[in-house]
Amino acid sequence: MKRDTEIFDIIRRERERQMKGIELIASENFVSDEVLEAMGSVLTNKYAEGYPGKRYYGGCEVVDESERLAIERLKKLYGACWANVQPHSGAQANMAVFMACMQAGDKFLGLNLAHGGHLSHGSPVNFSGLMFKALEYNVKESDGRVDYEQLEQVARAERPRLIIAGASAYSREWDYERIRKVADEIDAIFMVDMAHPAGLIAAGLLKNPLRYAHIVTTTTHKTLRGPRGGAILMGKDFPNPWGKTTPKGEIKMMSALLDSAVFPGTQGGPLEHVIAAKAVAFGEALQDSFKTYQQQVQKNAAAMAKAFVEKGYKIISGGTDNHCMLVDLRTKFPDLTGKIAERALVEADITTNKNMVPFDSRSAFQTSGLRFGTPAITTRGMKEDMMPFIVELIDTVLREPDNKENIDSVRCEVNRTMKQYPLFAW
Ligand code: DSN
Repeated sequence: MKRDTEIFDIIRRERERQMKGIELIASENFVSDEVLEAMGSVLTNKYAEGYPGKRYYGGCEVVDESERLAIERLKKLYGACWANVQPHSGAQANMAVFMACMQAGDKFLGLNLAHGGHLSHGSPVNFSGLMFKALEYNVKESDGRVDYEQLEQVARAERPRLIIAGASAYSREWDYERIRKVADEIDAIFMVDMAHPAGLIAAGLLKNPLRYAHIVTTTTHKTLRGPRGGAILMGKDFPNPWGKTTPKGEIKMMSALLDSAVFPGTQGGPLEHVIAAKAVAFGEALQDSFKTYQQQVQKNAAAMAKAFVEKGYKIISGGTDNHCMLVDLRTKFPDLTGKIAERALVEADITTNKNMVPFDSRSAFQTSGLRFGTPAITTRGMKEDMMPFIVELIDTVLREPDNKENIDSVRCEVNRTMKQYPLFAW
């Protein structure tokens, strides 16, 4: 067969883009060569519908071993009692939890997307908002932190079946204990979506939600630095009969409901090559060097937030406890939208994403904010002394987002700098 030069040329160009730029998208990272190797392996050839030891296809003995390893390593990483590593993504993991815990039309409560929440936590254009009745809580305008009082008020008044903590643009630690208390009071299930800070949690730098939530979902590719995918875990609430009866009148265990909700409920065959790559990443996360990496991610984020504040930018909530931050551009550049800012930075090979800020005066297509994160640049070896330099480059672009000459000169500086932080061994 002739080599597909068209697609491999695209891959080469994407590899170059990743190498020469400063990657600041809070949800992105660079996986190890071993994770890549497992993902690109012959395991992609295998169908394995079902779970280890209970498959619908022959010849699954070998992939059973890697899926079991992935489960055991993930449980060890978070002190979990049960885990499912098959979800293809975080949204798929969340969908499975919804299927297991609720009937269509049931109420649930999550953080408002426009206040840092996630699409699958109740957006009206997502399955979560289309199939279920989504209620929301906000962050406070005064300090940008979760409004726990409002969360409790809505929970008590509406009695949702499920309460979700977790966000895609929130830079602060959560009060999981307080949410669990109100969930217990109204007999709701408490789920934490830890996708963003999962790596920091694994390293013990943020509170472990497994100690407070009935169910925890995650992605594996953000701070956790694994392949693109999702997972579901249970901690102290496993084993737990759920009181949800089957048509035959049996009371099912929550773990069994979750397993069936992933397969056959919402997915078919698992991606065994990705599951093997997840196992590799979980093995890496169990090593001491991963804790050192996560400490650096956190230090870099704190240094970056400080540098932004020193330049007159407003950070929502005033700073960060984790790997990310949300910048409100309006204090420094009232006329600059997130959309224009993102485009100008991308032209300078600095990748970030426009993001709504809480109580935004602009739409989701324009936005008044930019979201920044440090997982990817930390993987490349950058330390906190580089953060003021990066913020200086960003500021230079944002001061004159239409000045091509200026952007070209920042891009040269970015490319020169990133040569000192090699990325791929191949
Ligand atoms: N889209 C992801 C993010 O960027 O945060 C969340 O799924």
